[in-house]
Amino acid sequence: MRIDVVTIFPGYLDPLRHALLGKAIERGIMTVAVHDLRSWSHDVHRTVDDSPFGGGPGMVMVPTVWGPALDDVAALTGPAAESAPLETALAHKAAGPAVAGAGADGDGTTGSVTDGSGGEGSGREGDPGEGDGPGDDGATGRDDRPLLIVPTPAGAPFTQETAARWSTEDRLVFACGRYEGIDQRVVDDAAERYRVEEVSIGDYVLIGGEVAVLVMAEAVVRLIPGVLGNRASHEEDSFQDGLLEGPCYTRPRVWRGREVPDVLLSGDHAKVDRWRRDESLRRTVARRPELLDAVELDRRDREVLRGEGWGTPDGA
Ligand code: 6GU
Repeated sequence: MRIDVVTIFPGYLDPLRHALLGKAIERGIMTVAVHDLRSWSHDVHRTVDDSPFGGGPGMVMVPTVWGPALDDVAALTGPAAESAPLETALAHKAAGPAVAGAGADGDGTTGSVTDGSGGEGSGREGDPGEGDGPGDDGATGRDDRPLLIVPTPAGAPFTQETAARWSTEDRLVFACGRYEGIDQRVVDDAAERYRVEEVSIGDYVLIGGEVAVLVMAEAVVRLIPGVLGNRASHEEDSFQDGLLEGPCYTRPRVWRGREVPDVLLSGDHAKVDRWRRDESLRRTVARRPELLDAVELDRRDREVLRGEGWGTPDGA
């Protein structure tokens, strides 16, 4: 998978090089490039915003900068061909061949290395569109336009289901807005070259989309096969079965006088599974009762939930 991020604060995305993401880059599973939107500005002040039509507070990011930026990132032309992919922050680098231009010289720099990868000077002809519809490649019938993700508090909710869907994409492009937002025509026009999704990570307002991109990239990348060490470990995640995950414990068996629940030491796997299910149900009814509407509950589940006051006038 290749991830491109367009932002006026490239440094904000540096965490993408660390931990899980860094490991994915190291293994050649991921390529990540961050592009400074100001590379596409037209004036000495490198302006990217202007006051809103219709009045009101704040500033709106201008289409005359965002439009060409997204054209170039789609085709990996112009300034977009010049941003070297991020290198992993991990100490032991072993960049595979899938990481275009990253780490080949192993000097650990993240600066403005220009290897020309992806920049064949093909102008905007990188566009798909030889098939019947926009992005239809004619052979597979699949829409091969990259996915453009625009983080905004006005977007559709980003969920685990969204993360799973995006984890099978070849290319994700994130367009980070700041100020009051991006001129809507940018998003409408981008649909010519991209499949576009406007998404929100929750019901609160951030200053810009950068942190939301870190959140979403982490949720997506950990679902790509080979990124997490333990393949089974996301099958038991909160949300994977529609319930919140219950508590977990490790050694020592007694710590500050607090004991690990006996059942976990019993060696009885069926009993352990049932206990974990019960704890998931209890936690879910207490914290996120609305999630239960979408969960298939058997008789025993209902019994446990009733024990928590579920289904009574005062309960959930
Ligand atoms: Cl995705 N972006 C911004 N700027 N604020 C948000 C958000 C995204 N999700 C919740 N608040």
